[in-house]
Amino acid sequence: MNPTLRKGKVPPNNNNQAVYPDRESFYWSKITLVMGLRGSLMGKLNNIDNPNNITKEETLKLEFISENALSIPVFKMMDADGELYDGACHSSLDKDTAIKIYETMRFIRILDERMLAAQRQGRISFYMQCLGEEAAVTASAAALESQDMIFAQYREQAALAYRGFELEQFMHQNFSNSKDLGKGRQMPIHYGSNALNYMTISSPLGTQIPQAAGYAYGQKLDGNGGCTICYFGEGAASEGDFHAGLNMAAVHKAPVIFFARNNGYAISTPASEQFKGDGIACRGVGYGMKSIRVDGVDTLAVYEAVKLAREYAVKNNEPILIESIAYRLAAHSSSDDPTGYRSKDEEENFRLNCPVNRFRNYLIKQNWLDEQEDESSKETIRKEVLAALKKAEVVEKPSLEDLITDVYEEVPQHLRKQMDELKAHIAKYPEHYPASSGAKGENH
Ligand SMILES: Cc1ncc(C[n+]2csc(CCOP(=O)(O)OP(=O)(O)O)c2C)c(N)n1
Ligand SMILES: [Mg+2]
Repeated sequence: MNPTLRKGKVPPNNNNQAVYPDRESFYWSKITLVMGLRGSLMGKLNNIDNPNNITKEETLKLEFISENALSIPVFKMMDADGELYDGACHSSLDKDTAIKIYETMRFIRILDERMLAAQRQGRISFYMQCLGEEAAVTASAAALESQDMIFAQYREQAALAYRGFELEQFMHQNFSNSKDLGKGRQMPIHYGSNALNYMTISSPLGTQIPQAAGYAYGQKLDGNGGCTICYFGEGAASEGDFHAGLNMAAVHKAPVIFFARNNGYAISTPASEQFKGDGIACRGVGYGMKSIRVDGVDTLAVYEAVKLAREYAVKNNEPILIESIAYRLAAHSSSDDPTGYRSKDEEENFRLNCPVNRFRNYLIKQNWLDEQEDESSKETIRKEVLAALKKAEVVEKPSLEDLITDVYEEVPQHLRKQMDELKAHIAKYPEHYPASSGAKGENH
């Protein structure tokens, strides 16, 4: 290489040191190679005719696209009597899966009812019900494979139950006792299970959305045919994380199903005060992904939509956005009182649109469910739930030391200091703490 050809490109030799032509040639050959490779790669990645990455239609008309241009319809299959609409899609739901979905919904209704009562009695500190959204959550989970990862918000206990989380585990978590998988470190309903591919719930809204995108990207790299489902409410879709997560998944082609539960409220804020656009589904189109809106009280419709979404996501390594429409029938949580922001009439109206009854009607019509057996099963489940509750509430609390373990290999000084202060405080006021907290000299 002739050094004179590189004039003007060579970095100035500030130290006035001799520049050895040979070494210089070596560096320049490397730089040229890297630049050349980069250039040919860029040529492949970028469409050099379309650097803005847009569809290139042109028009002479001066007009804005209407904000309702998409007007996304709600996909449904069966009516409130469990009857398929004329012209409805074929249902691929087999009897065993259908019964398992129904049993899960029935169980969650009873569990929710019982645990809310337990909170009212002061036995647990907090609870959140899934009431009204059982079909959306259960049927979507049923359409997945067990290897698929679930990132949930907090109202998706039915998905975890469908995966096989035991009644006892639900109880141990809600009572934050020593048998809880999370060792009592989380508030009630913040479940998690490694074995069942269910990421532990975290309270800050929307954080699971970019996490799910990243997890699904990892699944794509692993190439084992798995995907991720990410549940969130329409309220969480107002978080920046929603936009970051969807864009990241679309650009990096991650097999993730974003499942937006549009239940009409973010605590007391109605959807009409949350966003002006046409719900959540239209936003998926904005991020360049396939999107669908589905009737969230229609078990069959949710199942088919998620099944197809899964197939598509895994086959093409693409994210999908599903918006499910199902009213949040219960209060936001045990700390909420909806009478302050919505009428009884409104609630009653939606109560008639019960997803569990609708699916029950369907099963009875198929001769897959016996009404009497169903009623007696409910009684049995109530008894089992109550018995498990009574057992879990007397299990000792986790060891105090568990508070600062499992994160660092060795407990750092600042945590040790806080633990010592906590122990001193408990020793001073033992009457306010359970024996297992170390108050009575025990620390197991
Ligand atoms: C970052 C953040 N902001 C606010 C809250 C308080 N908060 C908890 S739940 C909730 C409403 C969420 O509504 P939505 O996402 O629609 O879910 P839904 O409760 O309706 O299932 C709010 C505002 C929070 N947990 N995290
Ligand atoms: Mg909501």
